[in-house]
Amino acid sequence: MEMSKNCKIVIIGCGISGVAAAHRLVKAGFQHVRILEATARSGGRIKTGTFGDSIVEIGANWIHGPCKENPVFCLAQQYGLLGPEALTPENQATDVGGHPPWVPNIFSSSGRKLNPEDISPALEMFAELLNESSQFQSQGGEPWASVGQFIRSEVQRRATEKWNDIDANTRFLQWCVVSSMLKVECCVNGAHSLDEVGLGAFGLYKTLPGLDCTFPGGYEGLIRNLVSELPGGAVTYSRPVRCVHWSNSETRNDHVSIECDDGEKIAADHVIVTVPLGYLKKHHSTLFQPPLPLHKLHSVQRLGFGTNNKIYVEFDSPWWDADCEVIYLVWEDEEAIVDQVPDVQRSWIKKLFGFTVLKPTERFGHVLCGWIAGHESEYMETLSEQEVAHAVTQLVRRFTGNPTITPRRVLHSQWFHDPWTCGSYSYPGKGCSEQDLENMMEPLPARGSQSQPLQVLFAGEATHPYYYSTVHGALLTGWREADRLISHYSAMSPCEPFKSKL
Ligand code: 6YU
Repeated sequence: MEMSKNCKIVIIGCGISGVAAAHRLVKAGFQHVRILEATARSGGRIKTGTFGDSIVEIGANWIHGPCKENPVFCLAQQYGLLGPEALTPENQATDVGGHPPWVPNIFSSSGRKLNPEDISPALEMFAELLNESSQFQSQGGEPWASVGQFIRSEVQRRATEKWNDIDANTRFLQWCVVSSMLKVECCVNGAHSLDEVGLGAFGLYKTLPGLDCTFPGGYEGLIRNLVSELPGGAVTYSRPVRCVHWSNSETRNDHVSIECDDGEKIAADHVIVTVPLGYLKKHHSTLFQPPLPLHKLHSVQRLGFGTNNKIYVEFDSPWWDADCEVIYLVWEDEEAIVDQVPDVQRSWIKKLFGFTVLKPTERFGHVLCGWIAGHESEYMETLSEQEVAHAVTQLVRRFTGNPTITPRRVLHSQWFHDPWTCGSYSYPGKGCSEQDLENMMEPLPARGSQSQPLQVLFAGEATHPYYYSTVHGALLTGWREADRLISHYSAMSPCEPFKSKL
């Protein structure tokens, strides 16, 4: 183990997975660990900003499943970053299967506030179908290619049995509610449409117990604490990597060279790549020389990476109930069960499923967070803050029936046009299986090669087999790849270090 301390390890990307990998390696005694980050900041998709006087999250929002098995929760607790409620045993024990039981307010496009009972048949059927969608993974078969096709066809089939005695207007409302719920799930999955989410692999995702909680001082506090424990100068900012030169059996030079955008070439024994899947999809052909092996490339292509954006909106006074935690918008003019908007430029706002309410009011005032996924969300990113504010104002006025409501301020995220992210997070696309996530995390050169092993390692949320799309998943992949190197050096004779300056 002693000699390994001279090995040179470069980590590409200073999001939570890159920081976690560096932290683990440094703690294990590796002395030459360096992170190259394209932007001027740490955190990647963990990004805290301000909105008026409030601290808001532009990227990751919650600790999903805050309990003792969740490493993000444990670190946040250790660093003193959580509020008292999140730390209660009751909070950690409540298991909601990934769908928090928020108190809803429901508004319809005809300007009516609906009673939850009016739409409970649709909500119950949708919850049942979502649960069934997760079962196909263990059953080893998929009657439909996508979650969207399965849900739509089953709603049609079951409605004729179950909703026959409901009057025509209420029955029509249930169809519209299903469309709204599909739009919610587009945001949860970060997908344009559930027609793009693979049915067989949907159940791969695992949840942890605990009621989702937030960081009162901002999610970036987690990153700040971890980075502060790295040696000074471990992170180089504004240093995008253009190409990773590695060697397979045809190109035998047994070391890795990392070429930066400014032309600098850095030699290393190992590189851990943590760039987002969206970036990888777009740039894989230039990012690796030689290119990725075909099986790995196919998995990069099969896995999905979509957009989910937020629109923060502040009001002078609330138009929702005091106990309301989520607002659902139901369009009563949908012609079929749909989660896509036909005319994106004209009607992109129809994709916004509604808002979550920022709590506590004493801290945030009257602030909502709107959620919008898909190509409609990507189009929204091209609009100015005034154009987005105008669309949201018209929307709220229509759904509340109050023509005077005017937001005080609006702020929206732009994850698709972020050149280093190219979207929000990953989901299993059509035709995906467990094997694709296995392929994603497989180091290069692939097993069986004659070349130096573990030249290129892969971390990041899209490489976790069942916590993909989350911060805890990303963090665990950083630790996983650090551990891979640690056990490599504890098991074998030390590597011959390269004479590079790190
Ligand atoms: C979570 C949550 N959350 C909302 C929104 C977003 C995400 N997530 P990073 O991208 O962080 O780091 C890579 C770095 O690499 C980055 O700094 C780049 O600049 C750099 N880089 C790129 N190219 C480079 C180059 N060439 N050279 C050098 N550097 C380069 N997760 O736990 N709770 O509430 C949310 C949410 C709007 C955008 C989220 C949430 C996802 C996390 O943010 C994300 O996974 C991690 O931060 C990624 O870290 P990383 O290190 O991998 O990459 C049933 C079922 C369905 C399954 N889905 C369940 C839903 C769960 C997801 N929910 C998300 C919801 C929200 C609201």
